[in-house]
This record gives sequence, C-alpha cells and structure tokens, in this order.
Amino acid sequence: MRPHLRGGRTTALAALLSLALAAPIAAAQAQTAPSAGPAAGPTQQAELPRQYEVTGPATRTERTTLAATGVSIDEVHARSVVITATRAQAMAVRKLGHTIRQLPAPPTAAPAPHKPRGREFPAGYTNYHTYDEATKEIDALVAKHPGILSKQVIGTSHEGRNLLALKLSKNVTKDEQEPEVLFTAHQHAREHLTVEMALYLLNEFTSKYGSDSRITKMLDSREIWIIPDLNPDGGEYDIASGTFRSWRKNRQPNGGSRAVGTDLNRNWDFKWGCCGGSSSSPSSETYRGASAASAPEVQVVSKFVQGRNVGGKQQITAAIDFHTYSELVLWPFGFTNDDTGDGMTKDEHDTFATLGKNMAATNGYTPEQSSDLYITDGSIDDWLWGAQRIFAYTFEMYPSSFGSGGFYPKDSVIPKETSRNREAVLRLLETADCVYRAIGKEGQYCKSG
Ligand code: 0X9
Ligand code: CA
Ligand code: ZN
Repeated sequence: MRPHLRGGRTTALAALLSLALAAPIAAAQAQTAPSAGPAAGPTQQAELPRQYEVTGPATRTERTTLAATGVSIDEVHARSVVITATRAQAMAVRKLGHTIRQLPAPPTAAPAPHKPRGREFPAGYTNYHTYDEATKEIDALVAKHPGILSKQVIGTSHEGRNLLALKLSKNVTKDEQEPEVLFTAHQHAREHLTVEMALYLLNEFTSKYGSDSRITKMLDSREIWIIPDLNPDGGEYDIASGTFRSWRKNRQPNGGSRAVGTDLNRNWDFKWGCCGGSSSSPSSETYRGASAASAPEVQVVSKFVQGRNVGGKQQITAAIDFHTYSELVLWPFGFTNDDTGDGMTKDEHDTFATLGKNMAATNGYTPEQSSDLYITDGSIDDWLWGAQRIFAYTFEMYPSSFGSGGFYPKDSVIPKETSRNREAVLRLLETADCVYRAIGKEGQYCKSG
C-alpha cells in the first residue's frame, strides 16, 4: 500500500522554523549533557526531551531505522519527520546522516491566577482537566445519570492513582447480551487532548440520551466502555513543574537505570518487542518495558479487556484508542508492513480499511495502516486485534502538525476537536453489532438474528 503522509504544512513549518528556531543543535552540543553523567544529584532537574525536525527519512523503512535510535516519531511528511528526542538521541539521529533542527520548546505559560503551580494547567490551558478535575467531573456525571452511567475502579497506576472504566448503557447495572465497544485515552502523557475526548463522549452520551435518537439507540443496544486515562501519573508529571515536560511514558522506575518510564503503547502482550518497533533501552522514548505488560497500567487494562471475554466470547467488538497528533485513523497491524497474513485475512483487512476510511471521511483525518508510518510492536491496537479479535483503531487527533500546536494546542480548540470525532464514534458504535457489514459480508460472518 502507498503510504499517505501526515500533515502537509511544510511551508508554514519552514517559515516558523526560520523565525523561531531557538537553539541549533550545535549550540546544545557545546553544553554538558546532564543526563549522560553519573554526577546528577537529587536537586538537578532531568533533561527535558525536545522536538526536532529531521530532514531525510522518506520511506517507512527509513523511519523505522530512525525510530531505532530511541526517539518517538511525532509527525511524518514526504521527506521529513518531527521527533521527540533527548540531546544524546538527537546526536544519534544526526549520525544517521539526517539534517536536524531543534523546534521551539513547549509553552512556558504563567500559572493560572489563584491556582498553585503544578496542580493546574497553565494559562491558556486551564480548560484541560487535571486528573483530579477529570475525576470530579466523572463523579458528578455518575451521580446525575446513575441509570445509564456507572464507574468502576479497575486498578491503580504505578503511583497509586485509580484507573477508571466508565460504562454507558441502558440498564447499566446489568451485564446484558449487547455488543460492547471500548474507547481508551491518554496512553501517552503529553497527549492531554485525548482525556478531553473521553470526557466529551461521557458528556455527550449522558446529556443527549433520550433526546438524540442515534445516541439513545446506541445506549439502548450497546454497552460502551470508556477508559478516560490510562496514564494518569505521566499526565500529572507532564504539567507538574509549570512547564510542559513533553513526557510520553508512564512513571515507573527502571531497575539499573536512572531513566524513568515505559512507553505503554509498546508494552502490550502481542508480538511484544518482536520487530524493531520499540526499544530495549530504558532511556528511550519508546522503551517497551522489562517484559510484556510489565507496566501496571497495561496490566490493569489487559485484565479488564480479558474480563469482557464471557463464556469464551469477547464481548467487545470494536475500539478506538485516542492519541495526538497528526489527524490520522490507523488500523493494525503495526508490527508488520504486510497488509494481510497471519491473523489478518483479506476480508478482515478490507473491513478495517473500509470502516477506517468511512470514519476518516467524517473527520478529515488520513486513513492508513499504522505501519505505513513506521513499525511499532506491542501497541494496544495490535493486541486488541491480534489477541482479542477486536476491531481496534488508533485515532491521532488534532493538530496535523507542530506548527498548529503539536502536543500542546490551546484549550480553545477542545470543543471543536473533540466534537469533530462525534460522527466517527457513532459510526463505529452503529457498526459494532457486525463490523463486517462495512464490506457487506454480514451474511457470511454474523449470525442473523
Ligand atoms: O507511536 C505511537 O505509539 C503512536 N503515535 S504517537 O505520536 N501518539 O506516539 C502511533 C502508533 C501507531 N501504531 C499503531 N497504532 N500500532
Ligand atoms: Ca444495557
Ligand atoms: Zn500517542
């Protein structure tokens, strides 16, 4: 398959770069690297990773080679990418022969007035929900709509925060024979817009049940699960200093290393570490963890999903895992470049692609197989499909590029960019009783009833 490419604003990006380039890499090189030496004391701040534009990589193979240096790839263009990297990783990227330019740091906004630093998003971002704010909002919704919304604590994060699963359905306290659909968010700490996406869905479904006919029908005939925050520790850490830290992983320490965190989206127990799509190095942005599902957050959500296998049948038929950014609709597999093969028949692939394109037509995102970007192994969607046979998509939300805010768009975009996915979510829900209907093969794959 021909890869579609993320974004398309290279001109705007170039213009922005020429104006705003803070420090070329050569300048950074001259400084000592605090994370490299053993001398860093407890008072010393860990080096914050930064974003770089990398000119050179033009194929998915070159991008996978680039990712092997331990960086995360945040944006893909025809002959360039945007990465997040430490200075040491940026050096390694340059050694591959690519041209790299450091991008401006994330906003260092003043703390919001009357709020203690670290307990709140900074000015311009205060409508984003901290973990506590999200929890309060969820509790209020459950109190207001107890007939259709219930909350379960399914486990705790490494630092002990509750991991929540919200269920939305008519007769919500009963486990009825209805197709189930799962929405997950915030595997990656800095992708705060995805928590807002989950909260949008909770608000939309509860407030419009009984008045909006499509929503009413879906809550009457489906059981919808929303896990709004897979990585609360990382999310809180990202905002805790008052400067966004561009943090990606969870906050689990790694034995034998000062580097903290596992990339949750490389830690799932399907083809874990198989294929050069993750790193074995704790200092990498895409560290896969010591073993499959070694991250407590991944373990908890895996157990939850496995628990929805009732009497040998997985009840969940479809899923979306929300990320930012690049405006993409992605489907499995990520571990291989092959469109079909072991665990992916042609009909299955065609169902993924058809429904993926159908959803993308409603939000203007670009639909493609996830490995068209670069290889990933141990990702949630590969596990959900490969191990659980759930039609699982990854949505990369707003914006399309660094120039429009990257991981940190202002809170003013939240209403537009969450409601933008309403139609796609409804279409997934409406197809969830027989996903193969997307290719007109419900007669062959789904029992008529
Ligand atoms: O690399 C990732 O985990 C995702 N991109 S992000 O910028 N949000 O980190 C993309 C994952 C694509 N691969 C699969 N969905 N398998
Ligand atoms: Ca029900
Ligand atoms: Zn992500």
